[in-house]
Amino acid sequence: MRSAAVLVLGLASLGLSFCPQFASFEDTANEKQNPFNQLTTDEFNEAYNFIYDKFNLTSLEDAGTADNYVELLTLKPPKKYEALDYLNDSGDKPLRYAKAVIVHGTDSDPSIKTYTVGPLNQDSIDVHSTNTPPIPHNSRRTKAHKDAMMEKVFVYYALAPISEIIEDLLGRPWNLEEYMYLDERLNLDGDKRLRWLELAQKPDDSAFWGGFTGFHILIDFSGQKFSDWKVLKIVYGDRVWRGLQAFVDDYNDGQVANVMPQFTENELAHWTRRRPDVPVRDLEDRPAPISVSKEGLRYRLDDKENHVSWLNWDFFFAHNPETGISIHDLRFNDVRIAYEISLQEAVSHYSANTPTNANSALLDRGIGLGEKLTPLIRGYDCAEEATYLSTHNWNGTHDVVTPDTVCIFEMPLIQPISRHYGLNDASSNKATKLVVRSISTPGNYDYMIDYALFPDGTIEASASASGYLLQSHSSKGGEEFGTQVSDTTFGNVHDHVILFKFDLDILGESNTLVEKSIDVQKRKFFWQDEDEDGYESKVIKSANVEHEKGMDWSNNYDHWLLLSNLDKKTRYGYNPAYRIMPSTPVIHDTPGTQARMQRNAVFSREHVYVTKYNEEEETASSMYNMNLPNKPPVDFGTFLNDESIVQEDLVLWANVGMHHLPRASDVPSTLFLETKSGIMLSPFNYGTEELSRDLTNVSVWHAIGAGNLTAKQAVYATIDNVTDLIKTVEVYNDADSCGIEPFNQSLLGLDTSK
Ligand SMILES: *[C@@H]1O[C@H](CO)[C@@H](O)[C@H](O)[C@H]1NC(C)=O
Ligand SMILES: *[C@@H]1O[C@H](CO)[C@@H](O)[C@H](O)[C@H]1NC(C)=O
Ligand SMILES: *[C@@H]1O[C@H](CO)[C@@H](O)[C@H](O)[C@H]1NC(C)=O
Ligand SMILES: *[C@@H]1O[C@H](CO)[C@@H](O)[C@H](O)[C@H]1NC(C)=O
Ligand SMILES: *[C@@H]1O[C@H](CO)[C@@H](O)[C@H](O)[C@H]1NC(C)=O
Ligand SMILES: *[C@@H]1O[C@H](CO)[C@@H](O)[C@H](O)[C@H]1NC(C)=O
Ligand SMILES: *[C@@H]1O[C@H](CO)[C@@H](O)[C@H](O)[C@H]1NC(C)=O
Ligand SMILES: [Cu+2]
Repeated sequence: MRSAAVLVLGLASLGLSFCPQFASFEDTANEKQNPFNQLTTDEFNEAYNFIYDKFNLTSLEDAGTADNYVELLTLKPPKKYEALDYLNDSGDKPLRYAKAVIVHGTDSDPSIKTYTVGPLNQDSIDVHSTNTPPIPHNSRRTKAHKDAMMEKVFVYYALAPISEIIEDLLGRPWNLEEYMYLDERLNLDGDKRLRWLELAQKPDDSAFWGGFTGFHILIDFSGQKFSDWKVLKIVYGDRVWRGLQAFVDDYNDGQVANVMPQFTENELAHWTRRRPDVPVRDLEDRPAPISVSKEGLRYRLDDKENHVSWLNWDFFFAHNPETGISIHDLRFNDVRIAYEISLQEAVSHYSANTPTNANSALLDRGIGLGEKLTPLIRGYDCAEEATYLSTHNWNGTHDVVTPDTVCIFEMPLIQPISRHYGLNDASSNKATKLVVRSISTPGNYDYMIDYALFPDGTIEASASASGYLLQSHSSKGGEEFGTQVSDTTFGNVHDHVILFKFDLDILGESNTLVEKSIDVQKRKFFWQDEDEDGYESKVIKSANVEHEKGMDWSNNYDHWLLLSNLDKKTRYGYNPAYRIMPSTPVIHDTPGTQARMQRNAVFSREHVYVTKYNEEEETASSMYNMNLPNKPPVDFGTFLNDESIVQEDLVLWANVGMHHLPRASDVPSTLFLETKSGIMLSPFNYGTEELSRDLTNVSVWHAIGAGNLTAKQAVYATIDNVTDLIKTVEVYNDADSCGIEPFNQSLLGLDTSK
């Protein structure tokens, strides 16, 4: 993220009361460098050149199944305590290392291994193996170009002999221009490379998502050569054939009827389009309202170090190809709240009675969750005055920049953050938030990932999904698993489970997760009479979470999870804490549907987890977890090994997401509106008062004279002014004027003789 662009629109006066003038951010060089920034072009080149010779690499463009190539090159994040030494002022900037994932196709037992390369920019550079176990070659992603090409060629030639049958059944002869295919893997531990393909018509790359034909092929791609590969099954209608020959024989015997209607090309090309055929809504020809910071943006940005400060908040952000944008060293009023907040994984887990969707348990990190940040569409995806930044990825030979993949903006909530309107005073306090946004489009869905900061110390991480439903051709009995969303397709029911990591440090690294909850107890109080019944009371229970574990949010939200520092106390004797809670409904994966969600997705089974920080447990998933349900390179289950976690450095992992029951209004696009799901972290006895009280853009009124806000003095002022202005409200006995008899003190029965 090195180049920043600022939109400056100098519109000539149009005779309106104001014309939008988008200001530029305050460009400020941060005193510290960003230890989490992606490798620079020089660093990428240094690491790549070093391993290139060492491992007999072939460039990704030339590599095939029997070559060695780099499939991922990225920053290896610094060790937390080395980074803290630097960020806390005393230490040097941590040395820079690269993480390299290398496919060893030339080995007799080919596999994929993970290495650390570095230190970079120093006199000596070396490469070391890591503890990540070797990944079976059969579980590789199809990244090498000749590998992808071989796969297409195989599918092409495998189906060529039945091209006419395909034409008879699906309307068009078999070729790679007319059809695409979606594939889902069947194997659980990498000993095979089995993949179900469903043919889809392809009028264009988007409409394809609705073009599924119901023609499925199971192919065994195990091994490195064409001669190792074979077609195992064909599924069409409600029938299965084991091998091509059985299918061809049945067809020639007149046993295969055209039973599945297909979209016409024209219908298909239009299902993704807007509707130009209906009139514009009343007044919709006027531009929608926008927000503008009239006197300049209120954040400072160092666009080289990716450091932002805004209203007493400051933080670094970074991009990596595995998980996208992350936030680091997040401080409020100069005090660190979080060491890291980052996306970890996005799961879409389907159910269906068709082979591809029945096997769809997508862990999008394997499809490019962080790699496929798409350019944000200016004026639409972010606020009008947003600052856009680019990110860059190693594409196998080069450092390649994608522009406008991150945006930063401050936006009004169009509601006060606090308000009260009383007899003697009224106040309203402006609320805005600062947002860091990116949108990842690893396939059919677009995940909008927002990190938002609020002026009171609250943080929110959220994800919402739009894009095209993954559909499957209407199948007999399909209604049980989905909803018909077009003449020929179903949208199948699925879960979106999206995991975030929250490495918070509340006033230091030693913290404790405290669970407070409401317990109902019957209590009788000393001020009650003997024969009076007691009270069914809400009693606050509090307990430390002693060991690493996963938890679900309580049904009625009567539990509070507080990341607290037991070594510190506020004036009232409480341990300063941040509360973690859902800001919208969240889910975990539907229990009992775990066929392809085994050790690879243990993190998706509960709402929230707490673990002790461990350098080896930097992330909850990997690019290969999707392909290895039983033997994933990262098994989150091993993070939960019962370690004691009282006053330790803790990490919270929390899922957001939704159960997606598709319906007509998902077509053509699922709406961001109702798919938003987030986690909120907010101060809980973190101080002794609400922490946005120092904001000055407040409308405060105080009555001149008691109880009469009509006679008001309006102030836009600091707390000091306001305090000065508060008038003593006189209590007076003015009942006479209301026609009520005056109050007689002697009614109180007090003995006034003493
Ligand atoms: C990587 O980027 C370079 C430079 O833009 C380009 O020439 C090359 O084809 C790309 N390689 C791949 C595998 O896309
Ligand atoms: C290097 O890899 C190529 C295949 O990419 C292979 O043909 C060659 O034998 C390998 N060389 C060595 C020294 O291993
Ligand atoms: C970093 O600074 C914080 C706040 O002063 C302190 O609590 C923490 O122990 C320091 N950590 C390290 C590793 O120096
Ligand atoms: C505070 O908000 C009011 C109402 O929007 C606005 O008129 C005023 O200019 C603001 N003042 C400052 C200092 O931002
Ligand atoms: C409140 O103040 C207004 C303006 O000064 C005045 O007209 C009105 O009589 C006052 N009302 C009361 C109940 O004092
Ligand atoms: C608030 O205080 C400032 C600084 O003392 C002063 O300039 C300003 O006039 C005060 N505003 C009001 C409404 O009293
Ligand atoms: C108040 O009540 C007492 C006792 O009933 C009575 O003696 C006295 O006159 C009353 N005072 C007034 C002002 O009414
Ligand atoms: Cu969905």
